[in-house]
Amino acid sequence: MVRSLAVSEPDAVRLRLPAVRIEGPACSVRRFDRNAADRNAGWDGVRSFLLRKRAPVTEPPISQKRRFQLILIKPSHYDDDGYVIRWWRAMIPSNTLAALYGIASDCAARRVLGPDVDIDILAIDETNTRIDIPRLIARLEEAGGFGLVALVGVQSNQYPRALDIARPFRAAGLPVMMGGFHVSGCLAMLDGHAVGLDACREMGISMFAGEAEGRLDQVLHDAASGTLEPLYNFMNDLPGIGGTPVPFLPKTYVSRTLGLSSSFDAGRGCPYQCSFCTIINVQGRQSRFRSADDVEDLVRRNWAQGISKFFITDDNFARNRDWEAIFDRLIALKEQERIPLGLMIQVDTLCHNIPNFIEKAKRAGVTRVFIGLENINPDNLAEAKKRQNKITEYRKMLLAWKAQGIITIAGYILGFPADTPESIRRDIGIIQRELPLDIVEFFCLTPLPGSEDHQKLWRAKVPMDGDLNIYDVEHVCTAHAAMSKTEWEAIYQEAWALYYSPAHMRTLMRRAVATGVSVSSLVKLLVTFSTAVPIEKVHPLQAGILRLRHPAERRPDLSREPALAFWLRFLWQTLRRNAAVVGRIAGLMLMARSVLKEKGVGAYHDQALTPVGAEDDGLDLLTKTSGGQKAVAHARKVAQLTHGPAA
Ligand code: B12
Ligand code: SF4
Repeated sequence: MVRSLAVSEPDAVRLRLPAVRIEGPACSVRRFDRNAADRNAGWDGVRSFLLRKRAPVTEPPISQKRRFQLILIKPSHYDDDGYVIRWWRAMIPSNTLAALYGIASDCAARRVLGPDVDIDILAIDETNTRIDIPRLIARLEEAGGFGLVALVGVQSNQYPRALDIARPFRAAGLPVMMGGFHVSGCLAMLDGHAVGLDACREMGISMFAGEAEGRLDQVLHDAASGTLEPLYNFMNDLPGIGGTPVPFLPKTYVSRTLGLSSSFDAGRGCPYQCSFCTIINVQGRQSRFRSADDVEDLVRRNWAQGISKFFITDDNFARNRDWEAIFDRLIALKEQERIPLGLMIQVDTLCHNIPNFIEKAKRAGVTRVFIGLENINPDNLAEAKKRQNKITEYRKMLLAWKAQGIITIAGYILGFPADTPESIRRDIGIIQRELPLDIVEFFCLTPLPGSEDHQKLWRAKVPMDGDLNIYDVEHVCTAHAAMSKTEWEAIYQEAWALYYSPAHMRTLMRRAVATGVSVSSLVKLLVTFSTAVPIEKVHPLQAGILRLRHPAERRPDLSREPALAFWLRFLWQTLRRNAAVVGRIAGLMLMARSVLKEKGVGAYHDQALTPVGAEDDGLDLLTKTSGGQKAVAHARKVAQLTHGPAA
């Protein structure tokens, strides 16, 4: 359920931002030219993006035009040493940035600020680009403050960094707005002030809660006329997204990430009610989706710039009400038009029960599937209200994906009430032996602002860590009944080492050969997932190639290191870490070579690959975890009631 909060009294007061004239005498304006590309990085992208679809616009004489500067910034956050997490090449481009870019480009094409106003859009993803704040301030000042700094997709862990980015812009009197899961989640679940939202009010940052589709026109108008509201709250009015501008980023941005792949959300909303989830409280529980036409449109736009690999970011694509039409269209593009689609999707553990879902996924180009497994202990799953996850179905579901030669990736949360270091070690062993999973991503159970878990603790005034920067699901933020903070942190680190042991990675390669999975694709994933936490000290979902740092990017509350010491340490860490990563790449490549040469590896078989049968009842998965046997008895009863006693 999405809830909204009444806007408090001070919210009614307009921000005092520099008034900007949009009418009036003509000012000197530049017509788009390629030499201005560094000042207008990305404008050429918008232009080509727009020209492909839109009807030509009748342009007023050049002398009457003004240019509104829209700067979209997706902030990163700070690592444990207090430095911004930034890479030479980050993993994948931000979908939120692409969504806002697409919507803003549409506003620019429709000239929402008037026929005499062009909108220049600059997109910056801080995970792969250093934000040159003085240069951006100069750019905005050159335009007479006629613009907006939009901090987009700000998660809770990115909120402190987002405020630090905003500070100098606000000090220069420039308009700043912030949107994303932190603002939206807090406004949906808390009192309108928690957690830390007053910092925006104090700094004069306008907050945007809800989704931008259909709302950016108003924001741009208000920014252009210097009348931005302190808060735009659309939490109780989630827009339909069919037919709205599609997420898009020009290739110049996409090429700052690995492997030239992009992303889009084909839908939003999930019907389930997991208590740790923020998504249902921000994007709702009803399926809202893009049409197959929208999806075709964005695939074609990306293919026109050579991009055909996509991460479909729907949290649960299996519950997208239009999944079949979307898959059918993608199948047509792949099979008839030969667009070499490669897709990754996220699904739930019951997706295999949807007729044709997995088969069509394969035909549409899915090569990797992320499954919200979360835990193998039914008591933990029940505690988290994740009752749709039935451990008795896990093997059936995973084997169905394996039958199509698709790489299976699971999220696994550590720190549920029944977890202890011993039970976690045991459960990882069970997963390795009995489940045909390739990649497992570990997370610490975190009361994320916007989730029911957080709301309960907040209402009960249970202590939670006050530093939002660590709400990144890889730090411990609150107490656990059976584990101390140190034990929890230690088992999180150990979990990665246990799962990505050399012996298990060899087993995974053998299973890949036996199930027709590309071993080289698996090796690429193993490199990232086995090195990110122990070597780079960040979660694989925040990883990239060649970590970059700058002394100026340290948290302001931490002291600035002497330049020499900083650069020497940076150099040493870069050499040491990259040597370790290169060593791991070489080791895994050698391992893959030897596995491929093994006699009979194509017929490799083990418990995990064994088809589901009566013997499953004896598996540790169903007998050793607390609640396992109850779950088996329940599954049997349901089967008997549905299919009769023989079942
Ligand atoms: C895709 C995704 C990722 C991808 C990102 C790559 C990519 N291609 O996007 C990957 C897997 C790498 C990832 C990593 C992480 N993620 Co993530 N991710 C998502 C996911 C599933 C979808 C994001 C998305 O595209 N949504 C669709 C867009 C369009 O919606 P949106 O972001 O809300 O933006 C809309 C509005 O908010 C609004 N808006 C947003 N900003 C602004 C700004 C302005 C000015 C305006 C007007 C409007 C506006 O308009 C947008 C369009 O309508 C979300 C969950 C979700 N359903 O959103 C989690 C989510 C955002 N991730 C989350 C987390 C915690 C992380 C990680 C920290 C996890 C980790 N330890 O690795 C990392 C951080 C990495 C990083 N540097 O950002 C959390 C954040 C929770 C919170 N309260 O902070 C979420 C909500 C999932 C969850 N577990 O609850 N993630
Ligand atoms: S299945 Fe995933 S998206 Fe749906 S409620 Fe649970 S955690 Fe949230």
